[in-house]
Amino acid sequence: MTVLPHETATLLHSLGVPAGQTTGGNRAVRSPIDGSIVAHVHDTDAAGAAAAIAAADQAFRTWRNVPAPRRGELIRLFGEELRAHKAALGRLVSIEAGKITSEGLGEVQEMIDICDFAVGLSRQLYGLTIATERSEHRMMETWHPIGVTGIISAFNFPVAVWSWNAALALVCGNSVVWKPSEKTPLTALASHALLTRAIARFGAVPEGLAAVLIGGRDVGEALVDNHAVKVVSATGSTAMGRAVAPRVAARFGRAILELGGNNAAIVCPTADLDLTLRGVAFAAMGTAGQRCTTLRRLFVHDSVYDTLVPRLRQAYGSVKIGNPLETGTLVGPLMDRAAFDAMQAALAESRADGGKVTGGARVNADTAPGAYYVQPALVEMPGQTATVERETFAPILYVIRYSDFEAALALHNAVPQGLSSSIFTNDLREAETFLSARGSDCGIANVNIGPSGAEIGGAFGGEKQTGGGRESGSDAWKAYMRRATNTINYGRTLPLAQGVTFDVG
Ligand code: UN1
Repeated sequence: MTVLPHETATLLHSLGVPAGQTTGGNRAVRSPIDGSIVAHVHDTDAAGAAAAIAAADQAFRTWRNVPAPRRGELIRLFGEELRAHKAALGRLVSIEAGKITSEGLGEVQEMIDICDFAVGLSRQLYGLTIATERSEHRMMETWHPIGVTGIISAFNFPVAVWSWNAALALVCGNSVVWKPSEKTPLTALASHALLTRAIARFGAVPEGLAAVLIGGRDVGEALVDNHAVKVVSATGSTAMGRAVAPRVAARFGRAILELGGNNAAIVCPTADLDLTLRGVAFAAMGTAGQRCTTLRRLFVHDSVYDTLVPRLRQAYGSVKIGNPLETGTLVGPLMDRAAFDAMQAALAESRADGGKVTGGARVNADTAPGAYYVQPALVEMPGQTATVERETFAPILYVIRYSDFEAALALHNAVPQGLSSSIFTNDLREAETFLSARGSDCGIANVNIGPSGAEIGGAFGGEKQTGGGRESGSDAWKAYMRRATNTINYGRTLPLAQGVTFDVG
């Protein structure tokens, strides 16, 4: 597999990344496919980060005056670049993040989709007109660009999550500064190169409108603490969010947090088990369990447990694990050794708690000693232990038997995270209860679909320790703008609200 560094260089070249950005730098970039070093990028130093943010702030002051539909044209051009380079960027996602081919391509498709959405949005940044209590007055809301948007993204969706934020923020009239995961800088530089091409085609874009900062925690902190960065959109662990949120709040910045998930599904007596099997398999094993929306807890009703779970065990045993670039592979590598260790620790804990583990072992250690491939693990648990309540970013599905729907629902909600959820049922009462006010407490709740793989059209994000932020579709754009309430008097008198009188002279 020593061909990866060569192929990476070829892909980066075709995507327009200057060779100097990915060679000779201080930071080695490894592919999780075989652990080989595929490039060396250069960390941005503190002065470089400050300069990029200052330039973005200047650029914002010009960009905010460009009409929104015109700003949409830039995103339309970016979408064209993404369409033209989908194969290359998708392949680079696979090499850098270890995603199977269709998921690497799917990630780029998600970027294209959000560009389309944002282009339409550029003509729909609507404000309300509101009835006023005063005669010959009009009240309305206007939405204005807010400033530099800082984006901190994670390795597992190295480019799509940035694009959700960047496409919206740019259309909303903001500038963007991106700190990608230190594990996936190449796809970031490649996406930035494509945006740079779109900017060149658009012409007349202020210098510094979009920037990438390469590096670790210190670079992220530079974004988090800079007063010019009006919105910080951060995707990653709950621990990261816990560090970011108070720092942004301390300077009265706005944070959009998309943090850990511990997503569950409830399988009810009337569930279509063929469909459930497919839904569970993709949601739990897809992306090697490394989506924030990955299915991690499965509550299965007593009456279907002994039919579904043996079939699931069989699916777990038959799934093709290995090089994500090879046709037919469904489960690629874990990101790194740390992910593998965390998985093994969680499995050991669940065994100690009485869990019955199927799978979970390392595979391909002989052919790819520098990589961490694992059999996805299905763990039948006697109950929802502390280990189950924690998010372990690996392909572990905890399965718990239930007999009472209300008890299952209570367990479903009894974790600190609140991102995504699903129910498999053909019973209207169960489905609607799950979606109701006393049902799933997550930001995403699905029926007869697993919790992962959301489309961009809906708002994406979750409650509790997931952070409360919403990104992507619906009206998530509002978080990237400031709202002004305007009251206009077109009469000749000055009636005061609430009937207050204040007559002078
Ligand atoms: C993430 O894992 O951070 O819903 C995002 C999904 C994808 C996005 C996941 N559209 O699974």
